[in-house]
Amino acid sequence: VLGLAAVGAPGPATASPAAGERQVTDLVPVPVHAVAKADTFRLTPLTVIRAGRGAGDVAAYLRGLLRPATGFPLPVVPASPGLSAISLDLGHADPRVGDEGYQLDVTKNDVRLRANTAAGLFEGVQSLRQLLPSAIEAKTVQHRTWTISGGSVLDYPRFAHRGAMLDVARHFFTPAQVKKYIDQIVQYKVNTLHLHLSDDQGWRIEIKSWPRLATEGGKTAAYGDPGGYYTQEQYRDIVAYAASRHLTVVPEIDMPGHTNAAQSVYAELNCDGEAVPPRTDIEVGYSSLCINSPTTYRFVEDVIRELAAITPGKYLGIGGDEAHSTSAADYKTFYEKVSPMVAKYGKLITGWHEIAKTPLPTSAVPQYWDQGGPNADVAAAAARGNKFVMSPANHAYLDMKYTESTKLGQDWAGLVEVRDAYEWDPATLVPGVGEKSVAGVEAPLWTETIRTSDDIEYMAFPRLPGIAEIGWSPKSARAWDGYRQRIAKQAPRWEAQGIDFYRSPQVDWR
Ligand code: TNX
Repeated sequence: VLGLAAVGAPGPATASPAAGERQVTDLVPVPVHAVAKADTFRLTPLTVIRAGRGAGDVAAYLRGLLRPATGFPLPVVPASPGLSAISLDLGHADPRVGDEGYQLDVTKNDVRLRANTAAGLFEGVQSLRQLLPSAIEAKTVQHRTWTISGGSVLDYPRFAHRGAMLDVARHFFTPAQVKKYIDQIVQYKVNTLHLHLSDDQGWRIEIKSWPRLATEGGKTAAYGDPGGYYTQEQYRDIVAYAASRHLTVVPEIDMPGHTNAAQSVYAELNCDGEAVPPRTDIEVGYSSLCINSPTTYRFVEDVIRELAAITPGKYLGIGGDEAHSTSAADYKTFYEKVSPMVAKYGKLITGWHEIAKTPLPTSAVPQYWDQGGPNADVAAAAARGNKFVMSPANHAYLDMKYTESTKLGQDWAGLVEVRDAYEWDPATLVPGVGEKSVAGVEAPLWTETIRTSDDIEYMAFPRLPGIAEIGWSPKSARAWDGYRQRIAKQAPRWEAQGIDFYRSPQVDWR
């Protein structure tokens, strides 16, 4: 039942946003162009969401965001003459917004969101959402006024790839936990979720032709904690959920190292034909598939075929990191055989940047994880035309401790405070890898020490929004001083959403 009391008293025709509320210039990621206006749209029980052709799904998503806290009906309608409306239109946007950008205009009378694609509308909805009071994130009806700060935004991403990686191998996270993280990260226009599905400590995806990978190899996790795995059906459901939020899942099977879980359940994956004991410690670099055995390639091809069949996204991750127990010659031999399998099943290659040492098609997108500086193999691949996803460990690794006293995480790449995670640029890290060679950025969360959703949130917030901004916003539009003000204004939203974030002393949270 909608009491008119929820609307509150009508305010002045033009009002500047109440203290603490956000204007278009406060958005995270900061937009390409944003002009705030002293005009306020008021959401009421009579407001409708007008969805143009093709905008219905995003309109329904927006309605789902706004209804719990407002309690308003917010019907999605095809046309709305004379009504208070938020309208979502496809195809009438400035061409500069491209495939993922949007234009947003908020006036006293209406809210107009335009884009060329549903993905663009979705990103625009994330901006619109941030212009409402933080209480909009509450799960129950809040009796208060709902204003949207006025202004105009024209916005589009710097890079096509804005990713987060979740390591579900060291510790397992349920589909519900993965979906929760998806909802948290898409707020900051992250459009890719890389799932690290296998490692020494556990195998997390059902492979029907090698069933014990999941049923046995999935039982373990780091430090002897309980494991788990996704059935193919559960994985498809995660992928579909992600797609409904314009997020692409990139599955990764790590190889030829990080394979102890598989080698502990299938003896034939070992050169001596003997299964290795399962391991739950967090050492890296000790395992290797048997490079000269045909069984290895039958196994890898089966895995790639099954994974490709359940993955609508273009990319498959084929690992490649820290193969310290595979000789350089074997490493090259391995990828000469494995890389073509990805194309055979209709996918493109991604993997850790060490794969740049091997012959790769220029469509492959390696992920750089080192700490910047010269790297001849990476530069040579960039010169050949490969693009890179940039995840410098000393800036983008969400498993690095913030300070010495952070209880979770590791520190091999140093301490990564909020400012360290924010102040870097992906196009100036590695000589030879400039703007044109950067596909985007990704914030990996390795989970040796991460066990719960609270742990994920504490390490990701507030660093992940900063990395998302690096991927989205023009370099010229962002700087630490402005960012620390803007990120402070996100905190009440995280509180309303129940996100357990790190209150860095570098930010005045108020
Ligand atoms: C390095 S960097 C790894 C992972 C670990 C991580 C811990 C990279 C590609 N591999 O195996 O989980 O460090 O920070």
